[in-house]
Amino acid sequence: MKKEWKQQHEDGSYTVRTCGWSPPGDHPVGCGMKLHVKDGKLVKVEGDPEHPISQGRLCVRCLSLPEFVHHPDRIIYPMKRAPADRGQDKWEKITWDEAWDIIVEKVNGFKQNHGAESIVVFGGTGREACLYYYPLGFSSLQTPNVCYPLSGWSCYGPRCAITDYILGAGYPEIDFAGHYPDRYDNPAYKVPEYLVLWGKMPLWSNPDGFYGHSIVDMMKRGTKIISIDPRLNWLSARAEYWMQLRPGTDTALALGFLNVIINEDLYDHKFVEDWCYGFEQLKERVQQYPPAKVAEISGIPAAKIIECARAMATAKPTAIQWGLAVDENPNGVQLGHAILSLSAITGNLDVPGGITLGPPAALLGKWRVETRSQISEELWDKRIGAKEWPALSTALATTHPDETLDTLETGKPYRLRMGWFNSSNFITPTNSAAPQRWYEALKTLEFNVVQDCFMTPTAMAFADVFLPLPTFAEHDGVVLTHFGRNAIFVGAMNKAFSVGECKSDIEVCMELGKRLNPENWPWASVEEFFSDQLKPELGIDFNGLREAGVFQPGYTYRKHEQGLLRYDGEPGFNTVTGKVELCSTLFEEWGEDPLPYYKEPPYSPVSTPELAKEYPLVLTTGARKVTSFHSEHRQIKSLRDIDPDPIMEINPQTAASLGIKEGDWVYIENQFGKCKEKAHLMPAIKPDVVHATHGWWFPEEEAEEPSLYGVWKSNINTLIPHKHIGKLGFGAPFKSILCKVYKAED
Ligand SMILES: Nc1nc2c(c(=O)[nH]1)N[C@H]1C(S)=C(S)[C@@H](COP(=O)(O)OP(=O)(O)OC[C@H]3O[C@@H](n4cnc5c(=O)[nH]c(N)nc54)[C@H](O)[C@@H]3O)O[C@H]1N2
Ligand SMILES: Nc1nc2c(c(=O)[nH]1)N[C@H]1C(S)=C(S)[C@@H](COP(=O)(O)OP(=O)(O)OC[C@H]3O[C@@H](n4cnc5c(=O)[nH]c(N)nc54)[C@H](O)[C@@H]3O)O[C@H]1N2
Ligand code: SF4
Ligand SMILES: [Mo]
Repeated sequence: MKKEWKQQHEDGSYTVRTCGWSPPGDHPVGCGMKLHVKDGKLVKVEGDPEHPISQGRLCVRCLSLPEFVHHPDRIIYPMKRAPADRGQDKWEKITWDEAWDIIVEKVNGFKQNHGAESIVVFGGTGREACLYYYPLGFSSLQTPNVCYPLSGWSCYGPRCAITDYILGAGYPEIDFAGHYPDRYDNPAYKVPEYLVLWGKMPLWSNPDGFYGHSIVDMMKRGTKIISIDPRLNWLSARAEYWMQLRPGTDTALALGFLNVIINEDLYDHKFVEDWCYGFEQLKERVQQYPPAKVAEISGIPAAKIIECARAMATAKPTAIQWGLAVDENPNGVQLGHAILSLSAITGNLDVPGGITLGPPAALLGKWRVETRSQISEELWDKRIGAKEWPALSTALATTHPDETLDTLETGKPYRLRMGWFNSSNFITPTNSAAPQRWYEALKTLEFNVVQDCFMTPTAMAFADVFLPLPTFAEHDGVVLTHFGRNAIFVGAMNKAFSVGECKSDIEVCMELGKRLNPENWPWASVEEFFSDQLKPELGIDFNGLREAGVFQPGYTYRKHEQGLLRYDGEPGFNTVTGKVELCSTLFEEWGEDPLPYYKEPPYSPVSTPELAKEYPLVLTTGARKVTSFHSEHRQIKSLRDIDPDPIMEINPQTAASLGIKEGDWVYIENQFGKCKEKAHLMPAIKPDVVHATHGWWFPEEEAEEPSLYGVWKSNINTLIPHKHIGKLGFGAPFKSILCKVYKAED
């Protein structure tokens, strides 16, 4: 890449090269772009063709960034509101000093009178904030209670935890040659013969460590697609095999694939003998899942299951990319276990064009891990739900989300009194199931701080102090794929200009930390802090990273053979047995079946046939749209023009039987709640399945209570219950529940 990260032009304007993250929302893909700034304003965003991963391509959310940055509704100064005025638009602009004084006094008061555990930090998904909201809790506020409030922690965390326990490695990402500056042309690289997209649609979602367009690159080089998805999407339409299963039956399908591969002797004997534990037990278990039975459960013909399993096993390599459908399923731990077993026994782990694995320690993770020890053992022991859910609390340094809701409601084991909403707008249909329950429960908090870019329903309902956030174009930072757990590259995020008085997550952590616990925050500036993180592992400081633009650490395949996956340097995997655990010692210890098994979704035509008479349709939710990131972007006109309304997809045959036409507003309803969306007739969804979008609120509607920007109108999560989670505490039925649909006459 070019050396100058900032280019001055003769007319006074300038261009800054940067790698994007958030806000506005994005997972750490770090796409390269050039920000054109004139008279202090962002006038244009352009893809950077020299960025090795995104190679000049950007999606509409980044292209529309100038609209976001300079939106008239953005909040760019700190504000406060009297607790009695919560829910009302009665804000008062304050200075940062005043904001810090209020917060510090409150925090110290809660700590003294009720213990630091009475404070809870709520954080959301995959944004830059994810690097900092844990330290905000542990290091600055010194509470053990950092909460990701999605029932069953149903995003990414389950996949990471399953990987920790089964493989003992960092996040398994498909090999898309991201490690190499010359990408697909690198001689060490091999293009996958098959790419399996399991409940994942990266062209829209670009999640965590993977830029979706790489799939198109690989397809151009010969990769064939297997799409496991109940809905037709761009990729399933171009797939060699589109496995259109009933939502939530994935684990049965995975076990069916294993049955065929093992019984037809299509597995990699050497890898199994050398590196797998529990093969015989797995072999016995999969006998319960012959293709005919799996066909009955999933709705996919047995012959197709057999053919697809053969293709997957005989192709070299086959890379499986697992998505959100693994996490948003109470049977998802077993699904993840089965998917990793498929990759392992077919010899596709840590090979060129297969599945890449991260080393045991996360890149740039040292400080993040150390902040956990900045609170006492005694406090750490008070983490909500940690003892009850060891499988979750061992891998993830948070509270258990479902227990946290119970704690708010009951005051047991102790009362939570202060909330810090860091990157979670969670009464919108995003980061919570049963949002009305959360809404009522959150009213018990005595003092709340919200950090965000715009006023949101959550902030309008609960904030006492509002702290304004800069977009990624307005602050310095680093972006690293999979948060360092399998870092394909580290990119520099460069501040290009400022708007108002916004402060980034790390600035807030640091400034508050210096006031509350200065010993934990020895750095003089954010730049010094980053340099301190980067130097030991990358050998360059923050300026060095700016100049490099992107740092690619390189990659070693078959790390298990070389002792690179274990802390002790011995060959093997970083698990209890040192092998890939096809039969899991830890799951057994925690009271779970050590082998994968299929369990019907909690509400389905099979598990609750009586209920299915009233609610005959299977509902899956939340497939991503490129025009929004969860609840974000609803006020960005050019994006809203593309997707103006919440959409429910329904088969035309079913729609006709219900008197529903394209564009009709409909109610989606079940025993838990009701939501209004607009019908879109989609022939490629089965007649007994519907899909509804999530994350909708209406910034154009009344801000104050009870409307809260119309947050209760199209709130699909009112149909999803709490605590219908898996035995280890993971997974909830966001992608498979029952409902009925009828035309909205109002
Ligand atoms: N533009 C945009 N990008 C995003 C986000 C966003 O809101 N907007 N959110 C980010 C976040 S937090 C995440 S977790 C990722 C998620 O990104 P992905 O992992 O790609 O997940 P989804 O888009 O939810 O769903 C992917 C596919 O799963 C299918 N699906 C639905 N139910 C089932 C099922 O039961 N089984 C199977 N096999 N498939 C099913 C859907 O039809 C859809 O095509 O995206 C991230 N990226
Ligand atoms: N029905 C249904 N519900 C779902 C899903 C589904 O598939 N179906 N998907 C679920 C998944 S996978 C997830 S991860 C959750 C997501 O849920 P959340 O991550 O809680 O997403 P949001 O509700 O959009 O809230 C995030 C807030 O953080 C702000 N923000 C953006 N960037 C930053 C940043 O860098 N720093 C800080 N401090 N704040 C920032 C945004 O402006 C926004 O208001 O939703 C879940 N909800
Ligand atoms: S994936 Fe899209 S929104 Fe995210 S950084 Fe890249 S271009 Fe921007
Ligand atoms: Mo997510």
